[in-house]
Amino acid sequence: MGQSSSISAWNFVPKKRITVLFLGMGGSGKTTVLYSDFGITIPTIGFNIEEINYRGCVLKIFDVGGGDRIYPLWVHYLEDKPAIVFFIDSSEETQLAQAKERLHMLLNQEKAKGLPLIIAANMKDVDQSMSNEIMEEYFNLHTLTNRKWKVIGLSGKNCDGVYEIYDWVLENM
Ligand SMILES: Nc1nc2c(ncn2[C@@H]2O[C@H](COP(=O)(O)OP(=O)(O)OP(=O)(O)O)[C@@H](O)[C@H]2O)c(=O)[nH]1
Ligand SMILES: [Mg+2]
Repeated sequence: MGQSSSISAWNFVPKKRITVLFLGMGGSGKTTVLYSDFGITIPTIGFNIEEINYRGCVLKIFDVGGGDRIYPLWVHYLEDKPAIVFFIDSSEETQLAQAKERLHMLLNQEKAKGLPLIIAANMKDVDQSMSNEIMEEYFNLHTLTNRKWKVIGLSGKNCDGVYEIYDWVLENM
């Protein structure tokens, strides 16, 4: 029994291998979504990395901390030409201006040219969360003509919307 399952693991040839980069402000929910583990988390110092087998493909996910000391390092994770998933706490208006500045700083990098972008509007379970339309307008997404983009609302708390992110990545990479 053990032998047959290891043989099938050896035989697994993914249709695609895709790198996905989780970025965004500290506390926006990246690590919660990566590990589907709602509760008390600690801020990520550095990064986490996981490989997920999904719909016959392998998604290699980097979850990079969003703290003030770490975000200048985000650009170093663009080498593999990842899909960028930029997390926003959609219930917290006070973080938006800084999130916008950091997002556009990233997108203006030469290495980010053309990479697909998801705005992951997290915390949708919170009453005062903002709509996807507000996110689209606030982050001026309609001005991004040289890349595919989408706003996906989700809740790391109850896992709603997480697979929509992975599906979009597979369709657009
Ligand atoms: N209500 C609610 N809370 C969430 C949700 N997602 C994450 N949280 C909580 O938000 C807090 C921060 O989540 P993290 O996953 O650590 O955030 P992060 O983006 O990884 O933060 P850094 O590692 O500092 O960049 C935790 O207490 C989570 O339980 C959500 O969808 N809804
Ligand atoms: Mg984290």
